[in-house]
Amino acid sequence: MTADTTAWHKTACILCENNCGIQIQTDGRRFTKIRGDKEHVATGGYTCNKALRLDHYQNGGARLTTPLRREPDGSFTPVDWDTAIREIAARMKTVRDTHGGESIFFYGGGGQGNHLGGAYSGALLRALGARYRSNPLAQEKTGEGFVDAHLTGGHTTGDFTRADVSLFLGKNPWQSHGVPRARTVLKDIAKDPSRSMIVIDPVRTETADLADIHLQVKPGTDAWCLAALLGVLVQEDLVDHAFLAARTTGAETVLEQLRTVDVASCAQTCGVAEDLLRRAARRIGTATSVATYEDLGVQQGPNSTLVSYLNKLTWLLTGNFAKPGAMQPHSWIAPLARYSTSPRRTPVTGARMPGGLVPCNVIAEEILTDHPDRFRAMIIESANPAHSLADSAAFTEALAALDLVVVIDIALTETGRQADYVLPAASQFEKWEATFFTFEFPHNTFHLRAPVLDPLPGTLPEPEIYARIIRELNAVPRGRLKLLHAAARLGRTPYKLAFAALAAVDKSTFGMAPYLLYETLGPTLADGARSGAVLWALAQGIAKQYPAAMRRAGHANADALFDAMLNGRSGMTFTEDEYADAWNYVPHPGHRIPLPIPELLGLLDALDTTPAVHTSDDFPIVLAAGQRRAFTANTIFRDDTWRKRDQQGALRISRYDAEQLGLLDGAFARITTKRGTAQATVEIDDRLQAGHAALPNGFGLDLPTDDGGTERTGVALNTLTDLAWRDPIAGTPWHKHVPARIEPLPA
Ligand SMILES: Nc1nc2c(c(=O)[nH]1)N[C@H]1C(S)=C(S)[C@@H](COP(=O)(O)OP(=O)(O)OC[C@H]3O[C@@H](n4cnc5c(=O)[nH]c(N)nc54)[C@H](O)[C@@H]3O)O[C@H]1N2
Ligand SMILES: Nc1nc2c(c(=O)[nH]1)N[C@H]1C(S)=C(S)[C@@H](COP(=O)(O)OP(=O)(O)OC[C@H]3O[C@@H](n4cnc5c(=O)[nH]c(N)nc54)[C@H](O)[C@@H]3O)O[C@H]1N2
Ligand code: SF4
Ligand SMILES: [Mo]
Repeated sequence: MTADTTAWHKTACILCENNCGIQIQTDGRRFTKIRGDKEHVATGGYTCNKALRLDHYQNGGARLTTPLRREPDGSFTPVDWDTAIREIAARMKTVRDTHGGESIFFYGGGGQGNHLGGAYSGALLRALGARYRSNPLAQEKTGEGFVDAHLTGGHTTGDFTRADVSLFLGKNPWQSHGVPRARTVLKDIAKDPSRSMIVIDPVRTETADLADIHLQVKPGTDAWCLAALLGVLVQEDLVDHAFLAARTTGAETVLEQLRTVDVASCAQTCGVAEDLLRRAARRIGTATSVATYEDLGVQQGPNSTLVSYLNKLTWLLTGNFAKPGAMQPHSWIAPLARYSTSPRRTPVTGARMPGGLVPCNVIAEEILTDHPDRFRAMIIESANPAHSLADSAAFTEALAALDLVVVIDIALTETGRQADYVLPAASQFEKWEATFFTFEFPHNTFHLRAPVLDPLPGTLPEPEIYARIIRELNAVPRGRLKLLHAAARLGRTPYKLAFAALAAVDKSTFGMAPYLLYETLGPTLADGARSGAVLWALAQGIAKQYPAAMRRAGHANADALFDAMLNGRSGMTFTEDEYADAWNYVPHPGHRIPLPIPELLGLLDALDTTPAVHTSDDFPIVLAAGQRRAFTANTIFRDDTWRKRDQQGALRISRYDAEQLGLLDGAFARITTKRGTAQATVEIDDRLQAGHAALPNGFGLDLPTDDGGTERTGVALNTLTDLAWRDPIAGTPWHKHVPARIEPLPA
């Protein structure tokens, strides 16, 4: 875009949900220098070690530059875009006309750095009559979402910059972030003698090193640990009665049950000294504010939905909602999930769909059946489920059973290799992009990124790909587009009126809005920001839902907000809340939080008889299949050379187990689970307790070699995992708790 190699281009890191603002210098298509953007509204110049390696995303892997079509003999043929779009639209129509639009299933729509393209997928689904979708949230966050729907009615985040007590539960923010500017925030807490950090993790993580209290549970026993903490809070009367009376309903039901918790026995089950548990509970119960973060260590482990509930009770019973340093609700640019206390069910297995998403672990079961309502086609965008979902073999078999699989990605991935068509997308630095990870309170921010480079020839941004398919489907009468085109030329107000008039005569206008906006408003936007058109609708939504907070953030109306979104190269604040507003986010009667969730209280009641140990003589080790490390980043880099350390993706085991198994540092080991086997290099890690081992996520990609083959480094984790090993409520996998056997292998 510019030949000036000293110009700094503002954008953001795409490797985790924090999307730190960065600046990049380029030379041709290479990224020569990367640094934090000090002006960024959310991250102020912060980055971790990984952002500096982003050239390996942009230039490291083998990019796709033409659509590919699978031939009857299984090989791929490059085809031109017109052919690909024409054939895909025709085959989608056939599936729809034969089996109904609801048999077309959508997966993905964005990763850690790109949600703007996915915002256009809804219009395609609407045009096809498709009703089911899913994404990676349905293999981690949907249990939490189910609990949130019942309690606060929506997502909450912790205010860790101010919390008196910060609790990290199965979360290692030192490595995985999630908390903006995590390392700075963690160090600040550790330095401040008046504030405390509590970490619940079987591993003595880098975060635990900074903690005041580390509850080093046995893997998979968090439900007992939290039950004990809650038992102490209630039995020692450390709950906030005024808050419970004024702001919640049903508290007595919950308190009554927690009065009966046997703290000593729970302490025994989770392997933490009762004294230490009591000390942690007292610190929480007497804190001026408490913020918690639960993540994969519990969300992908046994009793995950129950654990989410118990986590939320720790801060609710102590009145830690909607005040500084506590848990906060927040506005959204676009909600990432639908919150419902009685979610829809899937068509074949009848699984609950918390968040409106098909649980990832049932997808294969929804396909591999002769049930008439099975899925027949899949559109997969910005995700690599053949690698990232449990039981890769089952998922691959499921893909093969479909009539049509279309994958939209920048590279030929493990999933793309199973597709009928692969469509090459422009990279996240070659197009307008944004994420909807807008989780902050009271200042909530959004960042629309401008392209750093032109699209690689042959690639297209996702909004254009969706638009081309919708055009080919003839889904919108030409007259409507003409009307909106004419209105867009006249200005924003006529456009808004024309849009409202269309919506009044035809409700489907809302569902098709992303496409309509892309076609008509999009071309009028400056600097080729056509993909930003959908933000116009989102701005209208914000103006309607959070008018006061929007005005406090300095935007007089939806149009002003839209312009601020388009122009904020270092991000922008779209809402500024006040603490009193927080209660308006609670959608329940009287804005009160209903505390009892009978189904989960039932599981709590049954803990006495619930197994806490899932290992056996055959599989005696608990394997955490997917540890976040300094050099892992899901499968976003398709280039193993980006890693400065841990290039092989070591199997970390405790010294005790290494000695028992006769394994030395650097030796080879075989890992066997109920589902598969793999090999890895051993690293003895004193942070791990006996009986616990960990493999990193993001390894085991099949990367192309010069001779036309592929090569794999490290373990493709989901060759080891099992579909059935999942939460009974949310269907989320228990990847952090895979029973395994580890054996020495000759080098
Ligand atoms: N470096 C890096 N950062 C990332 C990513 C990445 O690939 N690499 N991926 C991003 C994504 S998609 C996500 S979802 C987040 C995930 O972020 P995290 O959830 O923080 O990551 P994990 O390392 O999977 O698990 C967190 C912790 O859970 C602990 N754990 C394991 N078993 C148990 C248990 O039984 N109980 C408890 N209490 N803890 C347990 C582990 O020891 C680990 O320290 O990270 C994001 N950030
Ligand atoms: N066993 C085990 N499995 C796990 C986990 C674990 O801990 N253990 N972690 C799970 C978690 S929390 C998550 S979030 C998932 C992540 O797994 P996935 O949801 O599969 O996501 P990513 O690995 O982030 O892959 C993103 C894909 O997007 C592509 N991509 C990058 N940029 C673009 C773009 O601009 N456009 C398009 N169209 N594509 C692009 C990349 O090439 C890649 O194929 O993995 C899950 N799987
Ligand atoms: S914390 Fe690190 S990985 Fe996450 S967005 Fe910031 S720089 Fe990227
Ligand atoms: Mo994730």
